[in-house]
Amino acid sequence: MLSLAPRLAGARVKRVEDPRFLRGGGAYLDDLRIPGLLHAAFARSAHGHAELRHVEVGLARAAPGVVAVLTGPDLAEWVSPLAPRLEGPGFWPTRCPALAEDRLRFVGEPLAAVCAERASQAVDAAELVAVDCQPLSAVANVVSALAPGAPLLHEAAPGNVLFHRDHRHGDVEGAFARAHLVVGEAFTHARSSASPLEPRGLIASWEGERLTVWTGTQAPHIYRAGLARAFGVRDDQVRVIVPDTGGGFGQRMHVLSEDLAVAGLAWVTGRPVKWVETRRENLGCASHAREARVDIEAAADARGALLALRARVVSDNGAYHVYPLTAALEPLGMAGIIPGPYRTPAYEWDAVGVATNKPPLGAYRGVGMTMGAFVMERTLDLLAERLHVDPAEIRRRNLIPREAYPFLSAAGFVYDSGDFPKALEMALELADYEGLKRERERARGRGRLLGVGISCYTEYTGMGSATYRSRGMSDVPGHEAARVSIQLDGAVHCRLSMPSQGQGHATTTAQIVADELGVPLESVVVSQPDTDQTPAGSGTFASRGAVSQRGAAGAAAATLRRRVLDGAGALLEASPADLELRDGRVTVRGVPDRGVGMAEVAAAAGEGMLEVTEAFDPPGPTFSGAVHVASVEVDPETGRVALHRYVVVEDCGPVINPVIVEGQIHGAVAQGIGEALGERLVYDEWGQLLTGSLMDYPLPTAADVPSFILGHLETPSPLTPGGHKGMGEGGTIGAPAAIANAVADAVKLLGVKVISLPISSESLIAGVDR
Ligand code: MCN
Ligand code: SMO
Repeated sequence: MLSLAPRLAGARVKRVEDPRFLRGGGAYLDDLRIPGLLHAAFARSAHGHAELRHVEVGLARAAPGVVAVLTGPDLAEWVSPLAPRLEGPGFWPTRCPALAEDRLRFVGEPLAAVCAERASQAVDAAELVAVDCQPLSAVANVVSALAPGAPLLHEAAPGNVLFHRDHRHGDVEGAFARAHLVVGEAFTHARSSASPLEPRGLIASWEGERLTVWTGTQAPHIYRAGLARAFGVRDDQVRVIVPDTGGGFGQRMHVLSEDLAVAGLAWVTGRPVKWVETRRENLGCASHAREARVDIEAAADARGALLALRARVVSDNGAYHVYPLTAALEPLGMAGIIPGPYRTPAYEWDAVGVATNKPPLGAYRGVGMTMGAFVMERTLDLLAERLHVDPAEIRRRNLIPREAYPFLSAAGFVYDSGDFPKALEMALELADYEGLKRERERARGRGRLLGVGISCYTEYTGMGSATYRSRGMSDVPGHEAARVSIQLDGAVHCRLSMPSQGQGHATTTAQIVADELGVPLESVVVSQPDTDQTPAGSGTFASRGAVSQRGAAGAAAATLRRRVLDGAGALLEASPADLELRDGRVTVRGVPDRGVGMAEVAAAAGEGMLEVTEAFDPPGPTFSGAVHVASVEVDPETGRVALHRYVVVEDCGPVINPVIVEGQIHGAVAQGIGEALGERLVYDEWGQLLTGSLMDYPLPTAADVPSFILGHLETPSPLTPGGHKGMGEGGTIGAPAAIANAVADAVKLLGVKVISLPISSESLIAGVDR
């Protein structure tokens, strides 16, 4: 008989980490107290593009409290630059030094690092650094970077092209030739920033030839390898300890110059050095996101069924490949996902990553897919409009039916599972789509601008080593691991190779482990990674958490369960097959009095004997997805967009924790709202940032976020243990597309095109007669 204990996985369990966080008990990087700590600050480039002749640090060195000042040439001899790699053709590498050496390539690029006894002294001294440089013409956007004769950012990247690939599937030309209708448009996306609540930072400390770094990285082992390579030491000479972390959203996946420079300061001073960036540095100098243009053409038959797609994707990558993801990240991601959850027989794309004098483009929640969904969903609405078909109907005519899975997409992905026709109907019903349309018509009659928008997207999640190998990403291993142990007091410890930045991994992992071991949730403690104690893995990105938790921690706990039963069997003189494990006790089935506790089993086994490590290589990608329906109202006076109703029907396979999944959707949609309606980093032609603070870069606030109506559909993945699929990025992927479609619907009669993210209020009322 199976155990009748209620399962924790799938239940609405409250997050175990929250009581501590809510009481202020979190320990983030800046809370750590380490004796003898020095503080770092950076002097940064004021130029978008310049030849760097000399950095004068005499005054800074003599300033009060200063212990060391480093420049590019000081570090060049013993710290290798970051050199992200991508195997295969169409890749032109860049070398990004810890501190600029002879060229400045973006405003904010670090050129000297100062450390002092107090943080304020370091900041003051950094201002005394003087720079002798010759400004060069900047290429601040893709058009000027690709112009003939444009100044080159890197010798190794002719024409300022960092990445270029193309792909063709099916008879694209034939499809366009026989199409009933072709629609085309050029869509753009502005530069944005992941903007985690806690800015980036690290503490670095050397003991002999061993480096310890405390940092809220999303990818501790990748970070460790990056630092080890830069300093020419073995991976095991670097220890990375991840404290509590206040959001990453992709930005903490990278190793950036400052990471190397701070470790360099720690080496020369022989003391631990801390650096926590300012809000301004986070916005202006850390990795950015998104900036791209996509030219798309879609061919359809008379009913609006898609025959073929053609896309040219260009991403404005900024000055360097970001480590370890490279400039392939956005263009490859965008191009691949454009066909979305639709049957598109033929597709050809061409994708380019271009070097410009701006900070490097990096990961941000929804990488590539947000723009991909925006482009595809707007294109479908254009098609619907031309054919006078309802946007819901055009989707019905194109969505991949459930029975067609596994489905080979025209971009070459195997979509493993999904039921979009059902998700669409659920979402329309939850939104009362017909009611919204009637309301829209009534409001239009009174001069109000209401609109309804739909977006459907599918999302690659839970990738493993096969995906990263096939993409040529040699610095992203792709596997994960977990170590689960039973302590002498019966408590269960779990060390997962991936950290949490707020996704609630300590809860969802504990749910899985507690179920497997038959112990209460409270007795499972899941810790943030410490590379000295945590088995090696890749990290938290690309929505791989749920899949890996089940795969690694679930497997380790299952093996441990067998060992516990064996151990208890010996103590109870019973066959393990006759035992059951529940509430932290092993009892002989049917004889509840004959039992032993976990602690006794652990004591009998001996210290450390009940410890299991399992590695897991996700077999994915597994494709999850959602349907979003948004209704909006545009103020004809101000162009302000208000969100009225917001519906998401999400399918990430079996949900481990609905509270967490819903929270992920809320947060991700909030970020998508910011992306759709406000966030825009503006640069002038010299590469100067004009929107350098959160006064000019409007992150969404609670006032911008409506309440949500959520529905879940669970189409399990046939690939992953438990059928789980990832979803942490999904809200951000679906929201801009749905909002853009709703806004376009609202302003349709004004003749305004909605082709750029974010959608500016000015653009909406440009044509309004007042
Ligand atoms: N989950 C679940 N059942 C499922 C799928 C997921 O209960 N079927 C749970 C997971 O157990 C996990 C959470 O939902 O607790 C998100 O899972 P998943 O989609 O696997 O994503 P990851 O855990 O890999 O998290 C990464 C993802 C990414 S790539 C970005 S970017 C992002 C995001 O998560 N950054 C975040 N959500 C974030 N949330 C917070 N608070 N902070 C960030 O930096
Ligand atoms: S942008 Mo998420 O870290 O893949």
